[in-house]
Amino acid sequence: MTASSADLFAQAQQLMPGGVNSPVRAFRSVGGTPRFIDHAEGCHLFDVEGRKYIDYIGSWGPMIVGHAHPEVCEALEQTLRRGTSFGAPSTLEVELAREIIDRVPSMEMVRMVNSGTEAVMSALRLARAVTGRNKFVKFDGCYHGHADALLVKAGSGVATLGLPDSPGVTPGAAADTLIATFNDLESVEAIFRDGGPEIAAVIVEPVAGNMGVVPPQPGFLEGLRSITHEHEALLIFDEVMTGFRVARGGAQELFGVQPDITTLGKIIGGGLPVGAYGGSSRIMAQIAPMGPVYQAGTLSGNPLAMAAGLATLKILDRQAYLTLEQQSAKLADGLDRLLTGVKVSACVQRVGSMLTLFFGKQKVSDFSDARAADHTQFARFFQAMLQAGVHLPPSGYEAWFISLAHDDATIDLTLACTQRALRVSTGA
Ligand code: HOZ
Repeated sequence: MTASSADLFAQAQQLMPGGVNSPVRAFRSVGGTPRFIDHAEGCHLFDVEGRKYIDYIGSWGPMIVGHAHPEVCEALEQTLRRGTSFGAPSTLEVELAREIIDRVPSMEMVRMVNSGTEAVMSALRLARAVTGRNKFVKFDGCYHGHADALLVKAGSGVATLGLPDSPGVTPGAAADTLIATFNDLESVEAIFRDGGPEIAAVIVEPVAGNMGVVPPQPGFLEGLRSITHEHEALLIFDEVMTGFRVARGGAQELFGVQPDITTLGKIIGGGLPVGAYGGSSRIMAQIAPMGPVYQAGTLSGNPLAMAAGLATLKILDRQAYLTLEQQSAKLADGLDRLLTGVKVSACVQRVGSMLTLFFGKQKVSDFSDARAADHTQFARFFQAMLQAGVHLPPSGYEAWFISLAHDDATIDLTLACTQRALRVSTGA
């Protein structure tokens, strides 16, 4: 007999911290037992007990064309038989690099790495080397992976677990991290007024996705561009989440603002571990072996990850983004209608195919708003949705991801489940 999720979770907790390999998955903020997933197909997860869920985790972003897409599986099968890692250059790296550069004009060259964390860590080193400065500005509640200097006032799991900044990060590692408020240009200007000549870069998620989805207010990204230009600092867009998610060319295409360096991950690996960073040829020429900034990786440019990413991007043509927009708008509009119907104070914030439902707030513009949302109500709603067969991300600080596999019938079913879950969880 197959072990249940509860059995597996009990075993896992003896073997891995919290029973998981990434903290949010442990359900700490929503309670209960994480579902152990047996397999996934299209927009569905199937747990080890055979229950089927409509999936809005989407592996936290990569699964934009749906799970086990035939074209991605075919590309992986073909590649697998030719060897899984060479430690030498291969054709697929060239093809994926070309596809990325074709979509993102600010990236003239790209370096593949193995995770978003690695991409951001390397981008920051590059920005410091190019400018000869040490400090950088990040935003309260934005999450850029778990490198020491970036684990300061971070979102995602850090916010979900209500942790203060992580022990183990030395004061030295955090000293060069300056914190501004998302959507508040004055907070950025104040930091630059104080120490502009020491600041190498501003790093931002152009659409915040790790405090829940918070869109940039009109003028915010443009303002960051002009402040960084004025002070000769670099602008880094962390598009690990938004890259090829919110538009064919990412958030920088959607909002018409070009950063100096872009970090990528998630979608460009099609569900396999990957990351990338890039910028102009002038900036990227600093990276070894062209230049002196060192960064390397045994599995970087891994053929399986390249194949899955390339197959995924090939599916993501202009029509795909229209479909994603249409389905995502249908879901968001439906959620809005249901929330109005039950007279629950909440808002749905969406950019493209990523959205978050915040309870107890009419609008969320920054991390203090996100923190002030009703996370207890979210936990009740999450459990009611799970019972109804819809698997949301298990935290009110995360984005729900819609894929091309979320068709009309799936969205309608999600909304029917939402109606019931709102009634059960709010008593309305
Ligand atoms: N930190 C990511 C979500 N924003 C990944 C979480 C996970 O994979 O558990």
